[in-house]
Amino acid sequence: MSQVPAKAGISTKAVHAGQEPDPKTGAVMTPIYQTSTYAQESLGHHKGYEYARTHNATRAALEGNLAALEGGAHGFCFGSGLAATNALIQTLSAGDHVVCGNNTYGGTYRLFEKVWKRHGLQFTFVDCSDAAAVEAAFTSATKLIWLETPTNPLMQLADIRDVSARAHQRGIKVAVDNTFMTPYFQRPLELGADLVMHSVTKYLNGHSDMIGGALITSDEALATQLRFLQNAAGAVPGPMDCFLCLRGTKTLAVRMKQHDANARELAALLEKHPRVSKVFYPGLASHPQHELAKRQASGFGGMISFIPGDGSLAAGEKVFNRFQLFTRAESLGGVESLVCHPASMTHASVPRESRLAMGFADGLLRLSVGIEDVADLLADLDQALQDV
Ligand code: P1T
Repeated sequence: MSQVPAKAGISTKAVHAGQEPDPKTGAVMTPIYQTSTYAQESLGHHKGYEYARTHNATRAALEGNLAALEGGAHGFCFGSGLAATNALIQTLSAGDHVVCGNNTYGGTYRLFEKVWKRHGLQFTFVDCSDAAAVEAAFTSATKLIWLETPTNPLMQLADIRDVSARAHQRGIKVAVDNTFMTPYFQRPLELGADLVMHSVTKYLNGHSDMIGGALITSDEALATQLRFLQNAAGAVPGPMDCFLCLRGTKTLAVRMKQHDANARELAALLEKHPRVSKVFYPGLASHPQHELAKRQASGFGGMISFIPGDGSLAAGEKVFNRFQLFTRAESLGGVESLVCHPASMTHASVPRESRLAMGFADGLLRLSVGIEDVADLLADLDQALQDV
């Protein structure tokens, strides 16, 4: 479709892949094909477009763009990140078993534990930073491993290459939620994973103005199943949202560089701050998997978690409520800096005992570091920590 050379760099792919000037007018930006249906010339004769749940050219441009960024052959877009995850799980059948990280986005945990378990799927939640523990959880029914790396919000890493090698010996597929890193920093398919999932709501869109999800794979059999399910179950995104995300991915490279540069400085401040008891950021040399982070990704991204004071809810609440420039909100990956209290917001569905057992304290806070001037972000963080 696009004229982008296969060997082009990722910044070039971000701007061009999947898109071409509109053949009718030459419009440089992909039009928003805001239509539900398409005129047919005569019975059985049409231009390849029949109904917009099945085919939409704005969506197809985004799917081509995301597939190119992840180095995959096929991309499929959905109405949210969870709808994308849901579509993948729909490829499984009752009795099948999934191994999943014990620290994943709370909504993913809820979808697996509260929805699909009822339909006869089995899930084992393990610490995926330990590849041997992942392998030990395999059963004869295991069909899929779900890795989120880094995890939300504890920033633990899974070794994608190692886990994929162990899984493939048993014919098990590996899916990676690459939302935090984005293909700018980490490309799981190149490391051996079978499928990449994104909440495109986050960094890929980058402007906090739409909800969307995507699956990318080079596995032809899986792609055939996903294409079928995208249409059969119908959780597709609207063309306006696809357009917004396409506009977002054009600046992915410059945004990610700035998120990463700013986050490194904030993490350094947090690490030496006397009122912070723990910092979770793979870019810190003190992160237990810093070497793996450097090996499997080319940057560390813009997400940081930390435990203020004694880790109590009161300490977290005090700091959370003091932020002035960081906005108190769920979500992440937009140009603006956000602060989240995961225990009561994004991960409220995770039982407290499981949280605490993982070191996920009641007062833990998560920062989505934006692209503002870093001096302003450092000043806001510093004043928020004043009297924990
Ligand atoms: O919100 P949605 O587009 O459906 O994506 C779900 C999702 C999947 N994977 C990861 C790693 C995520 O962080 C999310 C959504 N997360 C938030 C809303 C949040 O604040 O963490």
